[in-house]
Amino acid sequence: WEAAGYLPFSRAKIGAFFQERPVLKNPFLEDALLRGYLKRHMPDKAAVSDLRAFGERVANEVDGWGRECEVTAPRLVHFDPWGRRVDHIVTSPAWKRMKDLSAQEGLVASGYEGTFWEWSRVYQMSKLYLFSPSSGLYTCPLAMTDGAAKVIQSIGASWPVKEALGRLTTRQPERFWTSGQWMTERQGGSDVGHGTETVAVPQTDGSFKLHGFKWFTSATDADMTLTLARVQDGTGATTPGSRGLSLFYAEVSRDEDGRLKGIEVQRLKDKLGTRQMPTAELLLDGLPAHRLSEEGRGVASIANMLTITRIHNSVSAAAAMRRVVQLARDYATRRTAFGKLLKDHPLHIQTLARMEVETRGAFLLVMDVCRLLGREECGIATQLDTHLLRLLTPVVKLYTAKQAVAVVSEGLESFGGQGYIEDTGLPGLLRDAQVLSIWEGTTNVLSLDVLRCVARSSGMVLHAYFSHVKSLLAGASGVSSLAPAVKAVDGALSELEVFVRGAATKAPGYMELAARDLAYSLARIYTGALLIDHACWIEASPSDTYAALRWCENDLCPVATKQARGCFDSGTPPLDAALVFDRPTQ
Ligand code: UCC
Ligand code: FAD
Repeated sequence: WEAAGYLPFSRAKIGAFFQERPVLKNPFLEDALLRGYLKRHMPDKAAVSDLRAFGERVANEVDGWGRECEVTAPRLVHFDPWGRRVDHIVTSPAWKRMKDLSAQEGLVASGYEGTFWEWSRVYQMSKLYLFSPSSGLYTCPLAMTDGAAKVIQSIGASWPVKEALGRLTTRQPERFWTSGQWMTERQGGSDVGHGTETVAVPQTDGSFKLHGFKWFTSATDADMTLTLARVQDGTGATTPGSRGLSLFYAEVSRDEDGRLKGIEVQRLKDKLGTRQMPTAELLLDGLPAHRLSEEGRGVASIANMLTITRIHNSVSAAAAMRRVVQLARDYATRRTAFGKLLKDHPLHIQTLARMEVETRGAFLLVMDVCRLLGREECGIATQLDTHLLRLLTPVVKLYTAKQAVAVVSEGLESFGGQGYIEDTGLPGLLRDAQVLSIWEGTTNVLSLDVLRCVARSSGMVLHAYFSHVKSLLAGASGVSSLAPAVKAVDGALSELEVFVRGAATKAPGYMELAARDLAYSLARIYTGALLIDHACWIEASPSDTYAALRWCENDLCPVATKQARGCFDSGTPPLDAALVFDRPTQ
């Protein structure tokens, strides 16, 4: 036996079986819902053929660069060989290729060119959705770049930001700029009104110099940034709180000696994920800047950036889910366990089907917000559209971020042990998903934003919400296959209406406790209505109907469920606190 070479295990022979890896195919061609959605809403041949070609490029070329970004993490070189401080952030060649590709493919520009009129944002975000999981997180600087362009455009571009706007939205790689968004300081990322210590010292020419410390600045290799600071008066005094914050524009540039002008990079963050991208702590030491907003209107003026980046965040969340589902279903056709392929184990496929339902829901919610954004930007938004966009932006961001962590985590498990192995590229998906609920406003902070926008609109945003969901459901009346789903959404909507009516009589603390469940209810009900609406489309597939039915089996109105259990009553906070801080008594 030995002589005949039959020994299956020996040095240089490690067994004959090697598992086939999951294969990334063209993510556009693989995505039935994306294709169906576009066919239904914007059957423009040019858009579809561009997305198809881009999908091919993502699978065959870009995905490899994304991997290169992950394994070649950025590093900070503080000094040149002769001891001069340079603070050079060294990024991988792949990261630089991503920048050029982003310009060429118009990943920001297409949001501003208006080629597809009110559907331009849907088209742009569809492209980013294909790009995101392969982008090596280049979607992060693109999100901030898009947000900065939106702020500059809405404020009205004049010197010096006119040139910047052109660069942020160009398709020419050599002109293309990315932007940062420096808001977070050591004392507060959520509460920037109280956390911002950076001061802006007026200069005689009308410009400012910024002095402060920015605690988190992502994609710090950007060419410019928008940031918040407090203008000092002649005595050096500033106005505290949010009312003291103004919005500033600053270019990140170097002097003749190669030193950053007015910035020292303290260090790069050592992060759980998003390792492809540099995130730095920055000392602003006289950074030249221009005030963009009126004094004290910093938060309100940067809000447009928050809207755009939160939408990008949601696109990336849905995209991460889609990617893990696509890979998991491919793997299910290649991996055998207990004598049959995973795809032939109904329990495994049930697991993937549940992930698919979540992904479909997330996709439709995200695209609907992109649709609303496109309408607003074309000047054709009704008041209902505007209210919906304001309400749904925090909702889609907070809800899809949580979904992404859950779905991607489940997705990793569907590869068994291999899902936990670094060089498969799979663990990075989970690490990167985890940040989606933290940056750009945490789940609680965005839930409170929902409450504030409801209160400030005197309930008009909720009125818009209720009427739109009802109109979506009306389109499904008489469609018997969808009847259980319609009944579930309708019932949940009624429960929500009862909750909202009762809210007027509640103490503020009550609504604060209910905020997260309220936001989840808004997300689940609206998504249910969108799934139903999509399933009513004349060319919808039986799977579209099935997805709607499955989604609507969930608790669509957790705020009502929890209210019935007394979860928001005034007796709850002390009990919660006692539970959280429970310690054994001596
Ligand atoms: O994390 C960051 C970058 C990460 C990298 C980018 C990734 C992008 C996705 C990539 C995917 C791969 S940058 C840091 C982000 N930081 C935040 O998001 C801060 C979170 N905190 C909040 O959102 C808070 O709610 C604050 C800071 C907005 C609260 O501040 P205030 O001052 O207490 O806010 P007020 O009083 O509620 O609002 C002040 C004004 C009001 O306008 P006026 O004065 O006209 O009534 C509000 O209506 O700002 C307006 N405003 C808004 N308007 C506040 N929030 C909004 C909003 N969301 N939309 C419209
Ligand atoms: P805190 O505000 O201290 O929040 C801590 C916890 O308290 C959270 O769970 C929050 O939900 C909760 N909480 C806070 N207030 C309330 C409340 N009123 N009610 C209930 N719960 C509350 N920032 C930038 O400006 N630019 C960047 O480029 C950037 N990049 C980042 C990159 C990464 C990888 C990460 C992780 C963060 C980045 N950030 C950036 C910072 C990010 O935006 C903040 O971390 C985030 O906004 C949260 O702020 P914080 O860290 O101060 O947390």
